[in-house]
Amino acid sequence: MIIGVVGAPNKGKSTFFSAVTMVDAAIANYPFTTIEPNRGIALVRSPCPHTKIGKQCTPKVGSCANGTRLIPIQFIDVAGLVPGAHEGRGLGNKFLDDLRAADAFIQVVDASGRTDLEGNPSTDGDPAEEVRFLYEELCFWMDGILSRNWNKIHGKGAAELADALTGLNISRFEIEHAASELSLPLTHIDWSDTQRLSFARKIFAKKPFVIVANKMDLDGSKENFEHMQEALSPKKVVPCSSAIELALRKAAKSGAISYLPGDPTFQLLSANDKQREVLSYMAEFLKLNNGTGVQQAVEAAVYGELGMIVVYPVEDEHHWCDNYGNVLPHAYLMPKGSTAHDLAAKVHTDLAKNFISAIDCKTKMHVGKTHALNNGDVIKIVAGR
Ligand SMILES: Nc1nc2c(ncn2[C@@H]2O[C@H](COP(=O)(O)OP(=O)(O)OP(=O)(O)O)[C@@H](O)[C@H]2O)c(=O)[nH]1
Ligand SMILES: [Mg+2]
Repeated sequence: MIIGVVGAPNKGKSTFFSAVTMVDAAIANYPFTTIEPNRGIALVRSPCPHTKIGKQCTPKVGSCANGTRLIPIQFIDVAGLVPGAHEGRGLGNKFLDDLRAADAFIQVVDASGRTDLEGNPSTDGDPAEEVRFLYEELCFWMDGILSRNWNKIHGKGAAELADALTGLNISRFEIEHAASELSLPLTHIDWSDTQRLSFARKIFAKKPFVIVANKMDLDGSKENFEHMQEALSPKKVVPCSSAIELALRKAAKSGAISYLPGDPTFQLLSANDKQREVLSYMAEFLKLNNGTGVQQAVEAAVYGELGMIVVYPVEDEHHWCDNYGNVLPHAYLMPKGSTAHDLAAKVHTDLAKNFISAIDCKTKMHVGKTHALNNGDVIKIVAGR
């Protein structure tokens, strides 16, 4: 799964990205610090079922801390987008092609209002406007992809349209739904430019999207955040401070504190006096805001917008381990509604081909191919040879 970090320049995208991945990306207080994309791995939390069998798990990927499983997902941070990017302003929008495979987007907005839409210093930046223009630019980007492929789509049908959009994680169902809502025919496609753009808008409106009100540690952000919530309702906005999250994760890495991302507190370990002063300010922020909001934003994308559940495949239904004794070695993120057969296919194509049944290891009940999985399920797939 890939999450793309997007936004106007100088809003804190790379700070957010660095905080969640601990990749050392360039961060600076001017626009277009990032030009080439940054890629890294972040972790999402899920209660680990190992606590139910009283055995410590042995994850093959990710890790487990204090009964919380940490599951990896991919992140990509790109350059800033400015109004008119589709006409070549700023760095244009061609670089967004790096985001074609993104399953969800997180838009980082400067809630302090101290930067304008171009990322330059300002005293009255409107964070809600950042969200509106970015949506438009993303739609123009998708429209551009369609336009570049129009010779393969024009006069053809849904299959050719879907082909042009395959890399964008857009299903045939989404295409048909959007076209039908706009009464656009999907046979002998002969849409006008305006109709094509409306189609891109309709599709993009349904893309999993989380809006992050960043820089909440600065004065004036609270008022702007409230204004954003009102202006963008019913869309939820997640308040956060990427700068504080990054500082806390670095302090934890250096051994100065013990901190689990997402927690509203941390413990001091070996901080010096200077560090203690800064850390006490951060502790106050965490207390007032119930955490930095960064981990919450990532999980709002994965569990909220993308509707993922976590499922644990095992080979031994009694000891919840694989054939080598590794307890709960894998934790898979799967879309809500996934079946036992979908899980088999994810583990191995042969398991799906030779699927006989699945065992819900918590109840020891046998279930069939179409059984819908639940969050936290531990499942053994029974397959023939
Ligand atoms: N106070 C505060 N400053 C922040 C926060 N997040 C980022 N910044 C600062 O904002 C400036 C821009 O941060 P970047 O992460 O480089 O922003 P960006 O959106 O990646 O910028 P471009 O790559 O130029 O588009 C830097 O000076 C950061 O230190 C935050 O949560 N609070
Ligand atoms: Mg950047």
